[in-house]
Amino acid sequence: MFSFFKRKKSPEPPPAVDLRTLPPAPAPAVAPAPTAPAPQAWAPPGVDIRTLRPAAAPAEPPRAMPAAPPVPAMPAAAPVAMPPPPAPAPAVHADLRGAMAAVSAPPERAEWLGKLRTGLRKTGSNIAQVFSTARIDDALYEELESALLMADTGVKATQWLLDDLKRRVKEARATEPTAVKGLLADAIAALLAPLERPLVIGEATPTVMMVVGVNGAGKTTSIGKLTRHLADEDQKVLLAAADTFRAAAREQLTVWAGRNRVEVVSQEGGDPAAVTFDAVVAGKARACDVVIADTAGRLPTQLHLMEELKKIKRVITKAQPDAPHEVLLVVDGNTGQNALAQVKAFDDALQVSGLIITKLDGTAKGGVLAAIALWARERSAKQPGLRPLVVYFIGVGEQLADLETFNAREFARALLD
Ligand SMILES: Nc1nc2c(ncn2[C@@H]2O[C@H](COP(=O)(O)OP(=O)(O)O)[C@@H](O)[C@H]2O)c(=O)[nH]1
Ligand SMILES: [Mg+2]
Repeated sequence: MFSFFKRKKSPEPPPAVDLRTLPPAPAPAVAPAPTAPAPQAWAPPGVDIRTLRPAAAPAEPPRAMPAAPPVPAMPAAAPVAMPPPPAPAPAVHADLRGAMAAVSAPPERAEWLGKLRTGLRKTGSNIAQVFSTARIDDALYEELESALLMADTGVKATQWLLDDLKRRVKEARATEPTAVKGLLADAIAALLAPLERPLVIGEATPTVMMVVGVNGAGKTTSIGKLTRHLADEDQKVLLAAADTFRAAAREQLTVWAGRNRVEVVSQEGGDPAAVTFDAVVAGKARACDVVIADTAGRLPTQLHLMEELKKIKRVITKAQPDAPHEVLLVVDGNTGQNALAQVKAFDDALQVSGLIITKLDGTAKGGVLAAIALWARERSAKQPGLRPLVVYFIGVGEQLADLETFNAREFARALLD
C-alpha cells in the first residue's frame, strides 16, 4: 500500500521508441532503459505485503520485486489499469487501511509517521484537551471549533467537520467524549480520503511532470527524493533544470539526483520553457520513463511569472501532445491558510493535478489539508471533467526517507495524536 508510486505496464508489447516521431536526436547518453518496466518479482514474503494493499485495488496479481535490496515498503500497486478518474476510496476502506497500517507499517514508514506525529503534536494536544471534559455538550463542540480553527482548518472545513461529527455522534449514539474523538478521526479521514491516490508512472513514455510552487516550498528537495525513489525502482529519469534564475538550482538538482541513471538537462540563464522543451524531447529520444521539470519559485501574484509557467506547460505539449501528465504543486505546510490560497491560484493558472505538502515536521498544524480537501471536493463538483486533486506526498524533513505517500486515515490519526 505504501508504494511510492504506481507503475502501469503498457498493455502492448514493449514499444521500441517510434523513431519516426522523434526529432533528430543526439545519441542516448546512457544505455536506453527498457521502455516497459521489467516484470518485478514478488519477494518471498517475510511480511505479507498484500495485507498492506489499498482497498481500492484488491484483486491485483502478485508481482515480482527485485530480490535485493529488499524493500519492505514495497508496492502494493501492481501494473493493472487504473480507471481514470478513479473513485475516491470509501471511508470504510480508509478505516480498514488505517487499521492495517497501524499493525504492519514497514519500519521506514513507521519512522516517517513518527516525525509526522511529532510535527503535528501541538495540534494533537490542543484537540485532545477538548475531549478531556466529562460530557458531550455545546461547550465541547465550541472548544473543538476553536481547536480546529487554530489548527489552520479554516472556517469552512471546520464547520463541515463539526456538522459531519455531530451526525456521526448521533448515529453512533456516543455518550463519552473519548468516543467523539474517534468519530472525529473518522470524519477527518473521510474528508481527506478523496485526496489519496498513488502517482501513476508508465501510462505514457515518458511520463512528464512539471513541479511548481512558491520559493522555498521544497520543490527541488521533493524532486530529488522522488527521483531517488524512481531510480531505485529502475525508472529512467531525466530532470529539466527549468529554474534558470538561480545558479545553484542545477547543482542542487544534480546532487539530489545522485544516480547514474538520472541526467539533468540545463542551460545557464536559458529560457525555462526552452529547457523544458529540450528535456521532454531528449526524454523521448532516450526512452526515459519520467521527465521532471523543476521550475523557479514564484508567487501567484507575480502575474508575468505565472504566465511563464503557462508557457512552460504549453511548450511541453508541443514536445509531447499528451504531456504534462502531472502538474505538481509543492506547498509548505507551515503556511497555514495561505497554502489554500496557493492551491487555488496555481490551479487557476495551470490546473494542478497533485500536491506535495512539505515541512509537516516543523511548526505546521496540519489542518490545512482538511481545508484543501473540502475545496477539492467543491472543485470536483463544479468541474466534474477535471481530474480530481490528489495529495501524492507528504514531506517531514530534508532526508530521502522524509517524503512519503499520503494516507488519509494515517494523517487523521497523526493530527489527533
Ligand atoms: N524541515 C523540512 N525542510 C524541508 C522539507 N522539504 C524541503 N525542506 C527544506 O526547505 C528548503 C527549501 O527547499 P527547496 O527544495 O530548495 O525549495 P524550492 O525553492 O521550492 O526548490 C531547503 O532547506 C530544504 O532542505 C521538509 O519536508 N521538511
Ligand atoms: Mg528549487
